[in-house]
Amino acid sequence: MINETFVASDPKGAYEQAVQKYGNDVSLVSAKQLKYDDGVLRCEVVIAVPTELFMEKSFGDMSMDNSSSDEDETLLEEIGELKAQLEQMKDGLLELDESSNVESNSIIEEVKALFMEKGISARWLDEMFRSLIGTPVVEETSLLVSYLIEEIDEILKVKEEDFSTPKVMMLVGPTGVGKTTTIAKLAARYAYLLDRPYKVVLLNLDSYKVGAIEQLAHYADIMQIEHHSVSSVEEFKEQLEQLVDYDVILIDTAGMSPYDTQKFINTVEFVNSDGTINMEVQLVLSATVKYEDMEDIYKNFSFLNLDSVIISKFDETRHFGTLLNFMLLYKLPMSYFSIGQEVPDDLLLANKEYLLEHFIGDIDEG
Ligand SMILES: Nc1nc2c(ncn2[C@@H]2O[C@H](COP(=O)(O)OP(=O)(O)OP(=O)(O)O)[C@@H](O)[C@H]2O)c(=O)[nH]1
Ligand SMILES: [Mg+2]
Repeated sequence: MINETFVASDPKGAYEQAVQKYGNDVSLVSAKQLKYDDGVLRCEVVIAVPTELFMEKSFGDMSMDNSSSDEDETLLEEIGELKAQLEQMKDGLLELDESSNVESNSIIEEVKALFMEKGISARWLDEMFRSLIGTPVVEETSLLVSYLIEEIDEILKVKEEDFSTPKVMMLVGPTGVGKTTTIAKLAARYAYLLDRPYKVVLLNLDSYKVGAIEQLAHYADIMQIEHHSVSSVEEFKEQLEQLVDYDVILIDTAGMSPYDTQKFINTVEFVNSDGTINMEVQLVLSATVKYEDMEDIYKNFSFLNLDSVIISKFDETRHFGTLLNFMLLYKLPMSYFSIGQEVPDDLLLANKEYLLEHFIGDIDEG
């Protein structure tokens, strides 16, 4: 007979392993419970198996000399023990694996909750985590946070300022987001604050709105920049013909009634069909945008073939996750940040580090 040890979390499990291997033709020698080095309690059940059966089940149908010597017996016993030890090690490794899985799952959950609380969507996070499961990144909270920040950094795009061709730039966006104020800042920047002065003209496409023209005209007068108001595509065409030698035409807009929408589409289509002018439609999006509104905003304006995003009211919040989520989802480049009400000072070229630093500050507080 040969003694073989089976290990499981309880005696029943260990004995069942023996029966599964050898059938009922085994006899129980001993059963004991031990605390292993890894601190887990396990049961060792030793059973006695007829030598021939042991050889057959352990090494296949090898013929066996019935008159095996004592040496062979000892060797076989040692093999039995080795096998038992291997089983134990396998068991231990499996449990270790399971416990590290449990740990990395809890790290993922923790980081997911943190990023979601800051406005990043579960959808984007889950997509990231899917490719990370089983990697060392999910074994440490700080590593996982850094990884996600790097991913965000990689996805964010910045649109460089470019004056190589005449520019027609239309700002669109929800009411009160800061379109007119930003137009005024951009006009001042292009006309006075760069390495050379560009010839700038302001156009207003929102003439129906009481006070809209006055607001833009007021800025235009202060800065001594030419200003016109247009209410149809025909007028717009006429204006463009007269404004051929301008470097930059900035178009302010407002409202999103069906009438305005059509006016925007026609204007953009007209300019694009010209082929010589580089028309940029920039969406002005407030840093304070609510998660629930983001999708509607994108739906309302994306038909205009958005070129980039200007982020306004940067100074009004310390939470940039929702905004980042918008950028991650729609992958539009960022062009400028408006960081206050002051014209022309409170305008920055879009800058990933600046945005991420604010986001990380917010995460750290969390
Ligand atoms: N704090 C802060 N206020 C801003 C910023 N940009 C604009 N504002 C203010 O937001 C308000 C609305 O700005 P407007 O430029 O008139 O916004 P708009 O998008 O043109 O609004 P409508 O034409 O009505 O759609 C004004 O009081 C601005 O001074 C900014 O970056 N930070
Ligand atoms: Mg306005």
